[in-house]
Formats: sequence, structure tokens, C-alpha cells
Amino acid sequence: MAAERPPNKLLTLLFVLRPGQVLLGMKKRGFGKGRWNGFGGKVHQGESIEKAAIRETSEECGLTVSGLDKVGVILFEFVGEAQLMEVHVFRTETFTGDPVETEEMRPQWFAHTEIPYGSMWPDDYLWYPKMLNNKYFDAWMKFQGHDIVLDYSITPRPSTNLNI
Ligand code: 6OG
Repeated sequence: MAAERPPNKLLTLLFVLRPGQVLLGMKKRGFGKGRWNGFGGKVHQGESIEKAAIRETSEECGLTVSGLDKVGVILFEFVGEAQLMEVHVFRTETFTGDPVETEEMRPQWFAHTEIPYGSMWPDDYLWYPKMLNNKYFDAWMKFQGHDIVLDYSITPRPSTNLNI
């Protein structure tokens, strides 16, 4: 199964990694409030997806990132809602600065073995292992409300490196 209409919202999601750890942010407001997640948001008109991922990370936790690896594209569908999100997921190990808390996010490093799945979007445990291991994938998630994944698919893809 997969979504049967075109996406109408383009978003980014970026993960910063250092050996054995990933930086997550506690979302303090808006969509996904109260959940740990990577950094990201809407792609602006005329902006490339990669530049949006870099900008959003800087805005949300103060880090300047480069050398992104594209690890996946996830389509999020919400039963009964018009929005169909296309979220482009990236990871990088190249960054400068120290993570800082902003109005939107409270960043914290987590060991790969201590990812707080209980306080995250319920789809995350399905694909984080791929993201952490730099395995490229395409996915589709069908949500009922914001807490239940009704159906999903995850398709592996060969790795793609984007040098920006
Ligand atoms: P703003 O609305 O704050 O961008 N996002 C999701 N992330 C995960 N892990 N699971 C979901 O399941 C998500 N839906 C959206 C994309 C929202 C941010 O949240 C991500 C963006 O990075 C439904 O601008």
C-alpha cells in the first residue's frame, strides 16, 4: 500500500550524529510538541530541500551542519485530514558549534542504545535503526490521529550521498 494522492507539504528532518550518539530535540511548541525528534520544518518557496534542512537545524538548535547524507523520504498520511506530508530525512556527522536550547527545541545527546522511543512519534522506532546505520529508505506511514500507526511500508534503497 501507499498514499494515493500527491504530497501537499514538503518538510525536512535532520539528525546530527557523533560516535555512538544522536542529537535529538524536545519539541516545545507546535506540531509534535512534547516529543523528541530530529530538527526540521517546512521548505520555503524557492529554497532547496537541503538548504532548508541546514537552515532549520541552525534555527532550532544553533548548529551549523554540512556534509549531509540523505537517508530517506517518508510520506505521512493522516486519516480524514487533507495534509499529506513528504518529509526528507538527512543525517550528518559534520557540524560546528554547541547545541543550544531555542524557543522551539531543547536539544540533548542520546546514546543509540537509549533512544527515548516512548516520548517520540510512534513511527520512529520503525526506521531509526536504518537512519542510525546510514541505510537509505523510502517509507509511507498512515496515521490515525497522532498516536496510532494504522499501516506502513518501508522500502530499502541503495545509499545516496549528497555533498553540499
Ligand atoms: P514544523 O511543523 O515544526 O515541522 N515530522 C515528523 N517526524 C516524525 N519523526 N514523525 C512524524 O510522524 C512526523 N511528522 C512531522 C517533520 C514538523 C517537523 O516534524 C517532522 C518536521 O521536521 C507523523 O515546522
